[in-house]
Amino acid sequence: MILRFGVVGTGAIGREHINRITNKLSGGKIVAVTDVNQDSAKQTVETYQLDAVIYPDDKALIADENVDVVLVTSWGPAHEETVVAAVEAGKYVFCEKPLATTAAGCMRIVEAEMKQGKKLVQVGFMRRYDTGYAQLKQVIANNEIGEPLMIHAAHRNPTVGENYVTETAVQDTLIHEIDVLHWLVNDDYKTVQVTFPRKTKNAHGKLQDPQLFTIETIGGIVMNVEVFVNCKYGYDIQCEVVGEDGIAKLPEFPSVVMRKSEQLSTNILNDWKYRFMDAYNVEIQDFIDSIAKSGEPEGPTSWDGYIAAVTSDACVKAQQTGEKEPISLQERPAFYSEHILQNN
Ligand code: INS
Repeated sequence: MILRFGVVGTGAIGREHINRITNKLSGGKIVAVTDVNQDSAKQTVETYQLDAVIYPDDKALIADENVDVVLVTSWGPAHEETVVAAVEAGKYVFCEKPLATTAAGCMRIVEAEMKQGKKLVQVGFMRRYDTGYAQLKQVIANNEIGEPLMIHAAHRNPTVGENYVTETAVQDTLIHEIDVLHWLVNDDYKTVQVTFPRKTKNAHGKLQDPQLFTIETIGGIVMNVEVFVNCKYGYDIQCEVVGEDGIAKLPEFPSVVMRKSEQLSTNILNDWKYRFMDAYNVEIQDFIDSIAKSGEPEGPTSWDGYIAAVTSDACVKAQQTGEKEPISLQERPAFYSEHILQNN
């Protein structure tokens, strides 16, 4: 069975997914594309030599009966409308983060999906598919370090653009930890507080950098997450879980160890696209395979998209107030509970 994809948004990540589905993965095919910039859609079809219809907008693409899956890689604020329309049409959806820019928007997607009576949506939180995180989760699930008590994590980028402001650190960057950390320890968030250390000279006026997030879970785990997006030295993702009986750490990205000029060294990457390249491939292949196998995607759900949106709003509020802010999630519908079991 070949899953036929219609792509909404042919920007950078849209093209990368098109390339991997067309040239690297198996079981998927691009049959339709659209973009608000029609030239970009046309160029993409040419570049990747796709046998795909170019539609003027997402509505027309969703209505194409040859489209099984709508791949949403447009601008974040446009996601909700496309996802709801696709779900209402009974199509599968793979949506890049954010699922919607507000928690209310994510809830509308959740409700539309529950009305269809089966899971249709997967959110592009690719870190769960990174080998290192998967191994770390396994170690915790096997009780090898006892109950987790604390997490020390860091998310560092070498530099960011002028339009990256203080809230972007939550919405674009911390959002990855927001998704992966509760999944890692199988717990839910309770509160968040933000501390701003002395600001680096390398950050522009509208960006507080670095930032330190202290997140508490319902189960009492305290997570300390540093976001530092002008760290200069490279792209660096760290995660250390402190348990009752030991400590487990995310493996470093593999690099040749060099002995040269009186130095022992390994390389540090500079670009997030390389750091999670494999995770992106595994993520989309798993999406295709699980639909072929069980008729439903088995990765991060709309409910995970909702958790991310609520948590991200609380983090932004905490940036503004300096206080400890509650993270108040609605009760998880039974519809999404199977997901927890599958991921454990
Ligand atoms: C990017 C991407 C990266 C993250 C960056 C963010 O959009 O999500 O993984 O490290 O901070 O700007």
